[in-house]
Amino acid sequence: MTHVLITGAAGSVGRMLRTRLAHHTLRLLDVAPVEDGPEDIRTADVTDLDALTAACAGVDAVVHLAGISSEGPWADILRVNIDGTRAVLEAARLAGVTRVILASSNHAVGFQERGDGDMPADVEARPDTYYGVSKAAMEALGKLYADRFGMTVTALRIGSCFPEPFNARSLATWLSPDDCGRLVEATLTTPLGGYRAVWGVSANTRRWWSLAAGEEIGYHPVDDAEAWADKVLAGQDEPDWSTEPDLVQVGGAFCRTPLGGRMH
Ligand code: 15L
Repeated sequence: MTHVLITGAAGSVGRMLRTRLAHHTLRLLDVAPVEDGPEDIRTADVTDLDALTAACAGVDAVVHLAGISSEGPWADILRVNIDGTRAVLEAARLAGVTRVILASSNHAVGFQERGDGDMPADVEARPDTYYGVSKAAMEALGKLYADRFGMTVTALRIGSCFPEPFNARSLATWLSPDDCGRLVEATLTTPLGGYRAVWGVSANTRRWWSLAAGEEIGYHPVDDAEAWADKVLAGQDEPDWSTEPDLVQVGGAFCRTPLGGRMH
């Protein structure tokens, strides 16, 4: 039985993982209310090092999801996403937790050309927003703690983690809730140490990104967004995948969103 701390447990990915990781002993942390349950529930801000260190006590792994999940003002992104990630890694180190899973994003590399199913998971950072910069910083912090302190840190470059794909881009970038559970389970059990990045994506027919790094740690996705293609593309022509602005770069519309703008 693994003891796992999930930060950002009240968010959408946190709620998906809560049920899918229920065979572990879970401690759930968020600044927002977490629905009551049998787990150990903690309320804290992700920059509160003392509260995080206490929350890390006795756990085997931390799954760090807390943060602003799309573009926002720089001061907010800096505090919550970058300071917050530093605090989580430092708290894990202080508490002797050696395994941390970081919820990074495709937007860390949003200005990369999208790839054709073969883009490696460690492709160089090319952030598309301040949000993307925070995910690149998250990954750099993960490398720092892996290299300096020997921690096992996996950065999940998550595509679009929603119940269903909802537009043409997400037919390529979708990570199903069940595959998200499979991916995190692999990160919790892999014997491989050190830092690595893996794509958080399902086995989509139109996938842009390679599954190789995920397969190395035992992530074998099952779902394919193609099952929703008819519904998603109903009433429209097949998009031109080589010219449609949202389909040529990894980050899609984020590459054109105003910096610092609120998207949600
Ligand atoms: C993300 O990183 C966001 O958190 C999510 O809301 C989606 O926008 C996703 O990327 C995506 O690229 O579809």
